[in-house]
Amino acid sequence: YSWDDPNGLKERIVTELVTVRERSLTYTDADDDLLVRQHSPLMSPLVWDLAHVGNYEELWVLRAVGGMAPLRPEIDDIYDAFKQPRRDRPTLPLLPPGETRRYICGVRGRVLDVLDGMDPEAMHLDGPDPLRVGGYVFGLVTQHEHQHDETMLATLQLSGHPGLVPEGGLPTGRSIGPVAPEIHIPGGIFTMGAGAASPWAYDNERVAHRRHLPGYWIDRYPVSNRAFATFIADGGYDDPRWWNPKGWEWMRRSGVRAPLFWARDGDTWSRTRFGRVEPVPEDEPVQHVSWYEADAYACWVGKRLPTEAEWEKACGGHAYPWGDRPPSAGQANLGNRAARPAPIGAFPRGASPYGVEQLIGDVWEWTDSWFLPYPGYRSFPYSEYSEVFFGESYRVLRGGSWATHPTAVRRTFRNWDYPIRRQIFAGFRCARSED
Ligand code: AVJ
Ligand code: FE
Repeated sequence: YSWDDPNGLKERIVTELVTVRERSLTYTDADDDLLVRQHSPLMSPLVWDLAHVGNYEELWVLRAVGGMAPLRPEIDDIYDAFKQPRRDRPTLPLLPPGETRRYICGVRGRVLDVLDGMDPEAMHLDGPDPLRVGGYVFGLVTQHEHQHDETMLATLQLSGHPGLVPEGGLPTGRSIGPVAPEIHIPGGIFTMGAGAASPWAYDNERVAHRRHLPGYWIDRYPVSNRAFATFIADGGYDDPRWWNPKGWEWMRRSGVRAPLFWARDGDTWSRTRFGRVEPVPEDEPVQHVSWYEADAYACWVGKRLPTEAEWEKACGGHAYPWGDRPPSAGQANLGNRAARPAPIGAFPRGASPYGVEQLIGDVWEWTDSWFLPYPGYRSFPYSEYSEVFFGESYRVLRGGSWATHPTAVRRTFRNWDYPIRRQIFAGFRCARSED
């Protein structure tokens, strides 16, 4: 299909909607008790996420575009993420799991009717209504649901629930030794942000603009568990020299001394992954570290975290490091193939033109940048997606994780979280300025 062929585009949208819904139903195919319980004050009950994605679809596709009246006006407040802090969600009068599935299924049927009836002319890239252009509103709800699916995986990992590790395989890694090689990126101007080639990009990725960066070095691979364990063994958590003062204070007060889900096992480390204890795989990218831990590690090796501009430039100029074609299984580990990151060096075919690897998939990568708007930013279609989070509270993460669906990540995609958060599937790589 092409973005300007509305019939091909409609078919693709149907496939996207079916795929994401299968995914959500798989992650919530569990006893009611697991779905209604709160597994962490940081997370919603799974049944809240499920109803919320349906309610969001109702708001944007059925009401904003389809002009329909609310199906159940009394539930809007319950599933409004801004009215209901996560820690309070279990106390709300939530729809029970069965009723939730019926509600979201009823919404979805009408969504397909709206798609079917949409004037193909309105979907052309030069159409007048930005919610219809390129089927934007369907891209919005699909990516939103995939993002909540990743959040549900984080909730399931916190719960210790064992049943949801898929059987899929991953490529093996390449031996690279404990010190990751670095790649030099020459200084100069590059284009940052999403342009016409990404009609489903979010408001915060827009608009494409020119930026100059001085030359820098960036690690070819994400930091491995082996490398991170060396930092711990070297007393990294006991030396304030490496730590941002706020991070030091947080770390000492919280008692954090290793990535989340790690435990000491003699002189090695084990980790709990979806309820099962296993040795920490040395060659996997480290995950479940906060921004503060990533920043401290980078400082300890004499480097720093890349800025998000440095991260994005290292991808080259296409939608993905390898070009504009969607991710294949040999290029990146996305979409929960095996409930884990692939080993370091597993995706030489996913390298960027500069030779930087594993930028997409495996682990979200913390960057040094605060979540701020690009020049000329305009909120679309609502300010509570991005704009209310801009400022010096959230750090940007890039590249997606093993739990991110291919439709919800690209070179320009921006994620963000508080610098103390560790339940997300986040790791990092290091960078340094030219001498
Ligand atoms: C982009 C992952 C930070 O989960 O808070 C979901 C995505 N926005 N519903 C989040 C989102 C609204 C968002 N992150
Ligand atoms: Fe949401």
